[in-house]
Amino acid sequence: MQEMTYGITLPETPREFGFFINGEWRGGRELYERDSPSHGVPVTLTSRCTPDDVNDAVAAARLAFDDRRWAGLPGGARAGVLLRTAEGIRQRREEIARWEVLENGKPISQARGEIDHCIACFETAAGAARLLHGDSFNNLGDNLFGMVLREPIGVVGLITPWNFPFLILCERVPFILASGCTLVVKPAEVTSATTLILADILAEAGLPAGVYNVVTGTGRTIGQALTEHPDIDMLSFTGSTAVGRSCVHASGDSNLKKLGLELGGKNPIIVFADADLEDAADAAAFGISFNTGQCCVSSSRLIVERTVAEKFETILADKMKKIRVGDPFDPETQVGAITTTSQNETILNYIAKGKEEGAKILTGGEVLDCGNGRYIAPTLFSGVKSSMAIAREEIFGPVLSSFHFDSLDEAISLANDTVYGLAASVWSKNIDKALTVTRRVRAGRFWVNTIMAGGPETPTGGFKQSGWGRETGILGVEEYTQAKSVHIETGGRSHWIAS
Ligand code: TXE
Repeated sequence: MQEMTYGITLPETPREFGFFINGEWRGGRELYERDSPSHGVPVTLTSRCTPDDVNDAVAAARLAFDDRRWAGLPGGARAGVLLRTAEGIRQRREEIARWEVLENGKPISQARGEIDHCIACFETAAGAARLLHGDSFNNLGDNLFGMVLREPIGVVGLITPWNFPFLILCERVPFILASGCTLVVKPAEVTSATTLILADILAEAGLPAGVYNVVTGTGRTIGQALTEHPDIDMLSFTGSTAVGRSCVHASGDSNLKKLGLELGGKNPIIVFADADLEDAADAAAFGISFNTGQCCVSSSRLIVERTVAEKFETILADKMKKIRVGDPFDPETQVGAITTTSQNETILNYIAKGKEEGAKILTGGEVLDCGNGRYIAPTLFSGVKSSMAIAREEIFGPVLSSFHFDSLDEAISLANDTVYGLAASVWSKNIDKALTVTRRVRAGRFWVNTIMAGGPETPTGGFKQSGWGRETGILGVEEYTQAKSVHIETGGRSHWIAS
């Protein structure tokens, strides 16, 4: 190991990870080498699994579901495994944070915060595992009693993206496990390490073999094989709307598996003249720069009341200039590197397009030289028109587009002028205005005078083309169950055929 600045070490040679099926580590496949986006050195080697590996993993998950080694346990026993996993993650917090930084490029302080959220996800799901229940009907007449059972849906395929490798995983896995399902996970090829580490932690916590399986590799081969697999009962996918659409086709062409989809966003932050402008500007700077804007709920459209627009944009641009971009191992860093070369190119292309289409850059717009990595300055565009690409398309980078409005109705209509509906934030001291906006803007998550707040107790998910279904919270467990109605005759049957 070689010593790095800020007291963190980079691997001298990349660490090789196998893949995990039926409680065992496997290897021997072609390897994919991942470079740290912030340091330019190879850090991990992950297996390029084959479609046969996918079949093996699904068969293991199928058997583990069908023989009821997990679904047949009392909820309290499942809760015990989830709580021990939470503790295992707590003990390995620094190790997980380090791999998140090395593969993803996010700041270490942020990675640690995300892991704390992941621990809370396991704890929340443990509570839900104990409390999950159905319903009963005592009003069907004296001769009939009705029950609604909640049953786990079966084998779940889980495909996760590279922007929050561990966080998105942990917003799904404990809730899937709480329901009694078994699963096969495929992480994004560039960020597989922490999904594999979780396999060890779950096994040490007592999760039976075959319940959590991981196959690694590309979306086109391994991801696609999962979406088409006839023995997967439900697929949870988080990623681009384009691939989400292909999951819908694959489900239709195979076994009509249920889908949970969390897709893109173009989320509005609406600022009224009566808001605390300093607070709102701080939130807007955070909302677009957090995770370098590679965040599905990032607030990428600023919709500000015209009477204060110029003043607000000045305060905001000043704040954005002060954001500390740099080596993610520096504990002071707020914004790290862009995760992939292709995402870097996409963001820079959008910045160029915004300029070409006539929007004005108030701050940022340039590549930053922060050492051996890919860094882009947080960027604010003003004078954006609804027809521009930067107004309509998900950039997935630290690029904020500003629009101005004159009335409440115009603010709402601008906010809804998108195919997406993942999240929104509104800033006003006037409760009537804030609530009207909250009710009329179509988005799955809403923040009033705050942004990106909340924990695993509340559900996440999108309206419109941002997705289907909900993750986390009680709804996030129920999503992985199906209801079975049961009718029990309690009196003598009145015969249909005369005796
Ligand atoms: O996503 P992909 P990419 C958006 C964001 C970004 C764009 C492209 O706008 O710029 O998507 O990112 C797997 N069948 N979001 O190309 O391709 C893939 O291996 C099955 C928003 O990385 O959707 C990875 O595990 N799976 C989003 C996962 O899908 C396939 C987060 C996501 O990759 C597949 C990420 C296929 N045919 C990107 N092709 C959010 N909402 O947070 C790929 N995959």
